[in-house]
Amino acid sequence: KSWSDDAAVNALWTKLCANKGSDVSTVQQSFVQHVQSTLARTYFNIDNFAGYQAAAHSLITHWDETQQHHTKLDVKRVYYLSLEFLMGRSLGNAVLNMGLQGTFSEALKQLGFSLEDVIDEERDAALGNGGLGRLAACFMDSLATLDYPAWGYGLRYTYGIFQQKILNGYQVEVPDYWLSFGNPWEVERLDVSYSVRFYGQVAKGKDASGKSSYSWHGGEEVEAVAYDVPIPGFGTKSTINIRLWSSKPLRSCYFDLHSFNEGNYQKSVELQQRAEQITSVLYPNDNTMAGKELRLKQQYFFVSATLQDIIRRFKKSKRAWSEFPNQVAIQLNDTHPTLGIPELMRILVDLEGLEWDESWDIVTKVYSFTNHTVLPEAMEKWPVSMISNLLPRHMQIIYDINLFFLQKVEALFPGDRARLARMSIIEESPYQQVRMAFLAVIGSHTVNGVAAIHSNLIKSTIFSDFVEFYGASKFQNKTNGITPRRWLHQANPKLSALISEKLGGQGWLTQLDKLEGLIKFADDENFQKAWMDVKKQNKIRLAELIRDTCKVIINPEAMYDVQVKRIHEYKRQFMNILSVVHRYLDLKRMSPAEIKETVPRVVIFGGKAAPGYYIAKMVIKLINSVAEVVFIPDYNISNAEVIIPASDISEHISTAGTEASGTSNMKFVLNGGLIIGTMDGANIEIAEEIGQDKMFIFGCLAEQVDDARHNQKYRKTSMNPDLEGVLDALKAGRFGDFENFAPLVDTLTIGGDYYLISHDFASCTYAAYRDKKQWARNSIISAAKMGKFSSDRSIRELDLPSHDPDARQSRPAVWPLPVD
Ligand code: 475
Repeated sequence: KSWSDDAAVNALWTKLCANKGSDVSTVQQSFVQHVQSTLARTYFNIDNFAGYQAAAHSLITHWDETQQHHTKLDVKRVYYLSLEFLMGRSLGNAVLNMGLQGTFSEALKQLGFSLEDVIDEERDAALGNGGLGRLAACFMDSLATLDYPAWGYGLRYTYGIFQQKILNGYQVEVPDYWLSFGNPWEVERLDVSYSVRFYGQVAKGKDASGKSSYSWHGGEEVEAVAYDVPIPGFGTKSTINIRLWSSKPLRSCYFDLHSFNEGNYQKSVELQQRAEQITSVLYPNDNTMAGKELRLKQQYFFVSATLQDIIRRFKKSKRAWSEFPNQVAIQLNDTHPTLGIPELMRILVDLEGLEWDESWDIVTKVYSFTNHTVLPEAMEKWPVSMISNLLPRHMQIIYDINLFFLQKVEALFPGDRARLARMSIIEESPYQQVRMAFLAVIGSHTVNGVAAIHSNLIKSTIFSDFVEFYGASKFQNKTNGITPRRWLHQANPKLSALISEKLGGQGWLTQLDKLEGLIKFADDENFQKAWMDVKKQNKIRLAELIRDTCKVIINPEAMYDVQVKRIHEYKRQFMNILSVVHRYLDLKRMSPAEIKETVPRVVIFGGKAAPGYYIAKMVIKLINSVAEVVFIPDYNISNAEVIIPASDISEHISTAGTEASGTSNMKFVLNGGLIIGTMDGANIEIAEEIGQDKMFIFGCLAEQVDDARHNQKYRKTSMNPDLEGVLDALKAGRFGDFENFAPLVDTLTIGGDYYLISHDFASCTYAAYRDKKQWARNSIISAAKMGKFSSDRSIRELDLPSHDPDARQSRPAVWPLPVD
């Protein structure tokens, strides 16, 4: 009998939970209590950091107090599996989502704190690289806000994405030991842990009925321990969880006693360290694949623990396995969790004794797969030899999946051997590798790209054979979105307030289409002024950040031209900085009268390069070597929240066909910034929504890229003369020793200019700012038409288990006891 069946206990519980309002004094009581008992400090000597900790803890208490405990919701759940969650800070977001902004600021103010200062004490949770990880975070906000019965699953890395320092113009990486001062937002669940095996052998035997059976044993085992991170929805009681796994040694082998007794203390803790190493660090690659065994270990550790947890929850309902797909949907965030496919097959066939075909039917009903890139260097392929050694049974299962799949291909296209080779999960040459994207496609019932152009591209390129085989309907588009709660309401409080005032409420925060109500004010001079005033204040806020971090004073009257994103050749920060040099050389040639006519412009860069990405690091050095440019170090979620609302224009200038979607483009426009961009990724759909006349569009189109590359490579086109002039200036040493940049410049010449910088150079440089009224109008209308790009829309489009429409009123919150 569980305690919740006990009427007396229930009544007492309800009584204890009652009378806990969300008023100022309740918050203060909770705050003081946490200062005293959780932090063990006296109220009279606490600093802002302790204030932050106490505020965070009292919010979690608040969840506990204001939300009823769970009842079992017997609904299908959606599991979002992602190796990355780029969350940023939580305090400000939690307070806003829970509608406690006013209460908390007042409560803290009376106690001598400012909510902003306290918020500023929090370190970013940066367990992701860039777009893919931030999308996962936005999706969690939408899933909670829309009351989906959803769980996020990920890894609790001890070190998040490195912190970037700039020394002498070069990037230097500093480890991000983000947990060093604790993390009030996680709850360690020592009661939720599973063991995970690596290496070992597969034994073949026979089961009772004489059928072949396989068992995997030996090797080494580690423990996965759960840490739960609550995600409060906006304007709802729903609070969902992200469950992050941390690797620990198995309880039984914490300590190698034998070595210890021999006096080898070092060796006695080796096993422990080896286990903990698995979740110690996030791989810092964005849009590239790291072929390291430890990364493969992370992936398997992740899916093994996650599936054990999902299956434990499923088994509680005592349903037949055939019902598993009615209870469970799993969304794979890129190929990183694809080992979940053979792992679920192993569990069903080897451990649960189901037939192969029945198991495969279940697996393909459960999984869906999102692809985030077409860049060849990002496609995950693992050597067969590595998987065979680390996960011997999974390798056998992958071979079987492949065999049965190729038999079907053969049946449909008899004798087409080239096709079989193209579609095989196993790539044969130059050595055997497992193509994870193919495994993900074959094991899922739907596959989606992240913007219209990208979804079409994957159908016509990497997955074209699969479209022919399965039919087109399996391949869908779900254009990315962003959460307006963090990216407007939280990051740009002044604009949010102005919009709410004009629209008469905050309804637009959950129905972003309502922003269209602003269009009728686009020509209203007072509104234009108020709109641009907010922009101005945000520009001053950014100028202060730049003053503090870069020791550079910038002019808030100038146009702010921003490019902040991971540094990558395909994103063409190189082209942007070359165009800065071009404009600088132009200015040098101009008369004072002509210069007076130009619009002063501050060009702002930010972004990390993968530590092993030589050319990208050289781009950072070049940017820092060109005067009149600001490089903000350590671009992350928290400074993005200051940078994005302050931009006049931002650069989204990838070579057409390379940026799957981009999501910061959406954030900039939503905050009233205009875009300089190519017809790539979601820029195309933004143009469709807001009108191409409100963007500065330039460059090669995706369908022209092949020809342009061909012409470039075979020198049928010569280099753009303006670009030539810029390179001459670099070679002349006008921005420091040319040797610093020679290999970078070589990519344009002997490298064949794969990213078409010369081709697109002519048109990429100028954007006007003279007609301020026109600018304000374009800015207002653009933001007003961004409704489509809410991640709420993306989530609704994903074919996830339908949510309970009454949840906003009736569903008890799942915090702090997740519904399991
Ligand atoms: C796209 N990351 C953006 C964004 O859909 C898109 C790949 C391999 C290993 C580690 N990280 C990655 C990505 O591929 C990635 O971040 N892709 C990005 O996903 C969300 O908006 O265009 O580049």
